[in-house]
Amino acid sequence: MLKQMLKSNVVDGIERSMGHLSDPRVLSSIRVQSTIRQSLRESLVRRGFLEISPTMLSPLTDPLNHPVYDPYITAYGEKLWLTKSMIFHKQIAVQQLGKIFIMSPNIRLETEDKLSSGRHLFEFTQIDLEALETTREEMICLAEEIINEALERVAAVNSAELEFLKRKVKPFRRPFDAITYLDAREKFGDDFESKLSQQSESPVWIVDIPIEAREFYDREYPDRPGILRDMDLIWPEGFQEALSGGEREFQYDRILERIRRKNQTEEQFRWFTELARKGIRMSSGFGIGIERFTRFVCGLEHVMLTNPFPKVPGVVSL
Ligand code: ASN
Repeated sequence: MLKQMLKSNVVDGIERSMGHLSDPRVLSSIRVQSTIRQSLRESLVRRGFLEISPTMLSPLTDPLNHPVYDPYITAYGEKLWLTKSMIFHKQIAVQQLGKIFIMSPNIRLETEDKLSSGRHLFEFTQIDLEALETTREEMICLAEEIINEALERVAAVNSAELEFLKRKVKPFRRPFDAITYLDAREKFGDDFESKLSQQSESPVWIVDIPIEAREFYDREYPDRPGILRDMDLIWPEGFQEALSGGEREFQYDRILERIRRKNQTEEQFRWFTELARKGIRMSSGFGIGIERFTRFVCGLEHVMLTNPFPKVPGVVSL
């Protein structure tokens, strides 16, 4: 139904775009999002993070842990992938720069059934950050601080928009609650992320994610095989994933072992593994989806309402 509405010719498409851009919910959420972007940036800069340029084309990108179509362009006889996340670029750049972040546009051609999830755009932005010699616990603390600062800023700056959207926003009590992945699954079943989100009034951390549920680059506990030193944050009220991140594997032999366990090849990640072979230092990081953050703050049914030119899976639009 939503798809029927969105699939149309160019003229209809343009009209749809103009309609979208005059929807007061869209205009309000864009204003809120501008505040969120500014606040997150300032929070990170104040803590010594450097903003670096996004990379959009590269021979190396995130393999992700779920299937998406994998687009590339051919340049100078080589394949360059459209960025799915800057995970490896972060891990490489941070070796020289210490603490970095990127307002990173990502392309993930999710399958068409994600059209009506309310949470997926195939082009979106994450504020993606990484810091050297930092633990997951320090990253959790940083995330809570910068999220609360952004919520406080929105409450102060966007009262008109919040009133229109009938949303109340304030910082959450810290530390946020946390539950391990396995405990969450045992308590709520396979659909635990959605259930946990629906029944919560504050954000909840899901920590210690099993190895098969994540990409090879998140670090395994040295003394707990099969469990990773990583985390996801879940927005309350059913809005689901807010961010994901963790500590990274940095030892060459561990990285190769993890690639092998995923049935992937070193060749696929050569641009990264060559560097790891020479030696890199441990780092941690995470990425916060900007549109999903905005959707939660504004209480919107679909993340498309947070973007002036939204790309929903399966639909071509301006
Ligand atoms: N940004 C995520 C991280 O830092 C990676 C991703 O987007 N897949 O772990």
